[in-house]
Amino acid sequence: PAAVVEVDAVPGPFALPVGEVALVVIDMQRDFLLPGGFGETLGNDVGQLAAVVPPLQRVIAAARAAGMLVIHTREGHRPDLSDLPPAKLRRGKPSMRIGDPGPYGRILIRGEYGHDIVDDLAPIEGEIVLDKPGKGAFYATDLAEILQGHGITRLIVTGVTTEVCVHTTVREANDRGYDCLVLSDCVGSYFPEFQRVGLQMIAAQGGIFGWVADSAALLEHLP
Ligand code: TIU
Repeated sequence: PAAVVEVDAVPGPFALPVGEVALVVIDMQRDFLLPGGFGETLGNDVGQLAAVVPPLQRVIAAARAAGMLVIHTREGHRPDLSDLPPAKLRRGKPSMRIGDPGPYGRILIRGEYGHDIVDDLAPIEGEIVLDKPGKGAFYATDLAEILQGHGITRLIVTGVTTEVCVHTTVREANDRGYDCLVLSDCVGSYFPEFQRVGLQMIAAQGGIFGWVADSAALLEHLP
């Protein structure tokens, strides 16, 4: 058999047996990225996230070409808010809350324009789009069953935001036995400090719950 490719990563090489690897693209939704959406109502500078889109476009294209499983997630809730814990609704001081009408429809509500993925990263036919009510992609979803069904053992994790939904998902995955590679230029935070430290936290202590590399290190090994 052909030798398994290894991506140059921190704290060490990340093995890439392509058939066992899924690319997970977390919450690249209009409500987090566009001015006036949920992210901005929380007081955030949404411009910080725009830089993630071009490298992520390249990574998604390469993953598709390599035949890798691509999974997109969206954070959001049912229109009747029955899956929105009151504690989540109350948290923070947004000028608009989850479920309120915003410039892109009701904030973080499934089926609304703002809840969907930005045009530049739109899923294609056959790709999995996973709706999640929480920050982690495993909580209250069938992600574990999907990964098992496809024989996936390793995840490449991208999306927003680094210290919130990306971290939560990588921590959940780590506890479930998945090795995760986080692509530093394909994850974004509203806070530069959290981006830097958030990435350090993953790979510290010999890779306490994952690996970190930039997209160039991965793309070297994909068609
Ligand atoms: N606010 C923030 O940084 N993130 C979220 O609310 N959700 C995700 O990270 N997707």
